[in-house]
Amino acid sequence: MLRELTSTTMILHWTKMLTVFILFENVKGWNSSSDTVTVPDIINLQALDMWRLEMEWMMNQNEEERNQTYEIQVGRTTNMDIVDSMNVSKRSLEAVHTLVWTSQLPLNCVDHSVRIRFISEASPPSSWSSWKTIYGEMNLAHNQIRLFPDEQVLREGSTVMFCCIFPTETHITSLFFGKTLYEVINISPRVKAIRVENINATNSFGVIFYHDRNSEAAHNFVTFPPEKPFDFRCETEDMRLVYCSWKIQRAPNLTGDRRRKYTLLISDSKAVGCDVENTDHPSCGFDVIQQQITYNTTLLVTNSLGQASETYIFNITDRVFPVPEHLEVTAGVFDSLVILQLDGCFKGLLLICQIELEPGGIKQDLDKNGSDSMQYYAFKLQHLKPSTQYSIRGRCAVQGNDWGRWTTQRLFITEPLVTIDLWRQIRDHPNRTVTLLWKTVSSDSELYIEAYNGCVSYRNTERNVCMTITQTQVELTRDLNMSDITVRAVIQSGLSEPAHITIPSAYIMPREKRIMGNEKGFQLTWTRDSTTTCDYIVEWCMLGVALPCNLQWRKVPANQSSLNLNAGYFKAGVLYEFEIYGCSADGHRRHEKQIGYFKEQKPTQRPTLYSSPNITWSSVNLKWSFNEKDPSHTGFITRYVIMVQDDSEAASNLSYFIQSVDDPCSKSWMVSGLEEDRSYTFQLAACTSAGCGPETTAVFRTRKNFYLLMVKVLVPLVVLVGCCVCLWSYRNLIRGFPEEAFGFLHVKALDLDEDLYEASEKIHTLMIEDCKWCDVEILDVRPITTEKPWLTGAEDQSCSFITPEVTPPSCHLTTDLTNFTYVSCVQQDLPSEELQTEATKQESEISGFSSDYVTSVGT
Ligand SMILES: *[C@@H]1O[C@H](CO)[C@@H](O)[C@H](O)[C@H]1NC(C)=O
Ligand SMILES: *[C@@H]1O[C@H](CO)[C@@H](O)[C@H](O)[C@H]1NC(C)=O
Ligand SMILES: *[C@@H]1O[C@H](CO)[C@@H](O)[C@H](O)[C@H]1NC(C)=O
Ligand SMILES: *[C@@H]1O[C@H](CO)[C@@H](O)[C@H](O)[C@H]1NC(C)=O
Ligand SMILES: *[C@@H]1O[C@H](CO)[C@@H](O)[C@H](O)[C@H]1NC(C)=O
Ligand SMILES: *[C@@H]1O[C@H](CO)[C@@H](O)[C@H](O)[C@H]1NC(C)=O
Ligand SMILES: *[C@@H]1O[C@H](CO)[C@@H](O)[C@H](O)[C@H]1NC(C)=O
Ligand SMILES: *[C@@H]1O[C@H](CO)[C@@H](O)[C@H](O)[C@H]1NC(C)=O
Ligand SMILES: *[C@@H]1O[C@H](CO)[C@@H](O)[C@H](O)[C@H]1NC(C)=O
Ligand SMILES: *[C@@H]1O[C@H](CO)[C@@H](O)[C@H](O)[C@H]1NC(C)=O
Ligand SMILES: CC(=O)N[C@H]1CO[C@H](CO)[C@@H](O)[C@@H]1O
Repeated sequence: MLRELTSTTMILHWTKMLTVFILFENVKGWNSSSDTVTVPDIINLQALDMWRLEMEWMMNQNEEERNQTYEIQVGRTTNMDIVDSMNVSKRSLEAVHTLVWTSQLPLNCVDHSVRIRFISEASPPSSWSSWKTIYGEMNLAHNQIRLFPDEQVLREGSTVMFCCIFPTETHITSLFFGKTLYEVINISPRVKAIRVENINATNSFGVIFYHDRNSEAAHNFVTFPPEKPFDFRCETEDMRLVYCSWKIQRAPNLTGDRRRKYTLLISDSKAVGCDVENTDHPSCGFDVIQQQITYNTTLLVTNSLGQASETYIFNITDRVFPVPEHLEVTAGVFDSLVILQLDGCFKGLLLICQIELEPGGIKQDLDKNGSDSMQYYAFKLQHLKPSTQYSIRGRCAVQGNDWGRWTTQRLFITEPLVTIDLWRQIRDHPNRTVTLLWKTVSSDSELYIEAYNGCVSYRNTERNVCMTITQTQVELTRDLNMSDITVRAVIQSGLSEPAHITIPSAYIMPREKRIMGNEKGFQLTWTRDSTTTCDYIVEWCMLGVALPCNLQWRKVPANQSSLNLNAGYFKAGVLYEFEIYGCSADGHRRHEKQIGYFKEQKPTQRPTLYSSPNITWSSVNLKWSFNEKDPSHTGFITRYVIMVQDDSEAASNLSYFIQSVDDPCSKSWMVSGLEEDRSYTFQLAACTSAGCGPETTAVFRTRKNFYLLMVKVLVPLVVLVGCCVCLWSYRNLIRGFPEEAFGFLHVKALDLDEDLYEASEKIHTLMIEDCKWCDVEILDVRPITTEKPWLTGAEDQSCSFITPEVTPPSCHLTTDLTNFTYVSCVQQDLPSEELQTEATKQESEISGFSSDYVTSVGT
């Protein structure tokens, strides 16, 4: 029953409600029909992001095609505190109207609701639509505090509200942005906020917003929308890849995911994303499109706050700036080769490349038709200095366009200039050997030459032998009869310029001339040689000293016939030999030989006196041995000095005299006028123009004059006997003769004494001994004892000396002195001209004495 009653009551109630509703609907319909004002309907409300709220609404279609005005209110919290109110005008033809509203407070902080009404000019505004709400994030877990915005990119200069949602039991008193405490705005009982105006751009670490309760903080970034890039240009270096570059006014301040993104949009092609790493010189590239000449490129810059773009339209042939890929230098001594390598698709373009050399500022251009493969531009640099550092760079261009970039500068050093001054020393005994000597002059003082390359080419056999030599001299023992020799230094770049010398076949001893040095050195002069076509070589060498002889040489132009050699090269008291060679096509031929001392000194050697000279009662024939031609003498031996001293006690100082032997070849001297049976001291010394050397002393006693004694006794006796005989026979006749008649006998005896002396003197030869004495030790030389002694000549006042055939020329001259001897001046004086012209004919004839006197080279 009760249930039936209840259900009946319910039915009644529902019926009443339905009636009221119908009535109400009728009244409304009447009102609206009378006003023709309907309420807009919010069909959608959504948060686009943390700040933007998008609402969509509809209005029942109105036939009038004019703008309609709506009033919209935004309410916050459940209290619907109106935070914004606006009038918007929309065209009536649009079915759905949209509005985006931006909030200062993040939408997450609190509930936001909107409502709308239609405002008509003719009638009162429509009633408000119902509120439509988008909810905040206030549903917190226990004790949780939330801060908004968080991890957002904010716009520089904008005003932003930061909120804090906290549980009711928590008490938030202060909020900070950065390091600044801001005034707290109470939004609702559980939401507090601060309002930050005109926020500053941050660095890439952002800015924090926090409260005083614990360490929780929200982290945000502030930046600005990209600006339009400027100076946007594109170009290509190789017609394969186009590079575009641009400039920006203000450097972006965020990195990573929040950085700006650049995109190249190329007409008729896909977009190219650019990974811009260098923000100072941003650039981006794309591939050249085959056959496309005109390019429309747009650079699009975006970040979360906005975007900007710039467009550049270009004809690619105007934007080709070729850059050589590689620059290679092959350095020489005076010239170098520079190669520019250009790679690209330049077919159909006329290219020009250029190099620039410093120092010198030399520029060279080369043009070529472009191709689609690697191209080489070879430039030859000339007239460079050896061992000099240069820098080179290159660039290229398409004809009509500007130049492309320079390549980086490339430094190179030209090769050193190495010149070789080559000379040789020829010895014909015992076998022919040739020693090559050379000096190296390099433009690079630090250059060390490790090896030389020497080649011998034999003229008669056309054989060619080459070898590597590590010293600056080499001895060639093979038969080098008429051969051409070439020596080059082995340097980094290969071989230096060669030095040539020809080894002649004939070898003639020229005549020797003595010369004198002075304080300036040696002033050599020689007769001109008409056959000399190239130049003269003067070589010199020390004689008579321990090895090495240290052969030196000097080139003299063919038009000169003199050479001054500085005193610094020479030592006093040493014999120097100078040989002058004339050069012709057949090599260097000996022309003249000169010997001399830079400065003579007193001799150091003493002559050896023979211990048993021929002695008479009034003379001593001194004989000695001395090699006056020994090259180890400290000067030319010009004479000998003999000092004779009477040793007897009775003798005064006056019985002391000096005799000079002015022929250095002479090795004996008759000292006469001595007292009989007396002891004499003889001192003998050799002399040079600088004075006399040490003396050899010997004591000899003159013999007793037995003949004279006998004569002295016998003559008066014979006379007396004779007289007696005469007297006896004429005793009758002369009886009565006066006694005085016999007085002459006494006188005559004395005269006879003097006459006998003269006579005995005449018996002996008082002449200077022949030079044969010099030949004492020669075994196989023709006896020349009958010849007149050869005395001093006009220009060569000494005897020539030779090496006998049997004696090998030795390096150890000083030990072999006894093998040297003199020859007569008759042989010496053979005209040298004749010797040279008839060399082969006379070779055997003269070989006995014209053999060369060779000082050996220390090898
Ligand atoms: C109908 O219109 C009148 C006046 O125009 C107004 O007072 C009344 O409230 C309206 N009724 C309804 C239900 O809106
Ligand atoms: C209508 O509104 C649009 C903008 O929504 C405005 O551009 C236009 O001028 C308005 N027309 C009139 C007649 O007010
Ligand atoms: C919108 O228009 C109405 C009527 O003209 C006016 O009363 C109101 O103040 C306006 N609101 C705003 C925000 O301008
Ligand atoms: C921005 O920087 C200026 C100058 O440094 C400063 O005065 C201002 O307070 C800053 N603004 C904010 C919101 O920190
Ligand atoms: C270049 O491209 C941009 C965008 O792609 C376009 O707006 C513009 O009209 C083009 N200009 C020409 C000259 O093709
Ligand atoms: C591009 O430039 C070259 C040289 O300036 C010109 O010869 C050519 O006609 C141009 N092409 C176009 C499509 O403008
Ligand atoms: C480039 O080619 C043209 C025709 O093919 C020719 O006349 C011209 O001499 C060439 N130029 C060079 C630098 O080779
Ligand atoms: C000189 O040459 C001959 C023959 O050519 C040879 O037998 C001899 O050994 C050589 N002498 C020297 C010292 O080389
Ligand atoms: C040098 O060569 C010439 C001819 O070429 C020859 O007559 C002579 O005998 C040779 N001398 C030596 C030492 O070989
Ligand atoms: C001494 O003189 C004689 C005759 O003049 C000569 O035969 C002899 O060789 C001489 N002796 C010396 C040692 O000179
Ligand atoms: C990474 C970077 O450049 N950050 C800059 C962002 O902008 C601020 C203000 O303009 C600069 O201080 C930062 O250095």
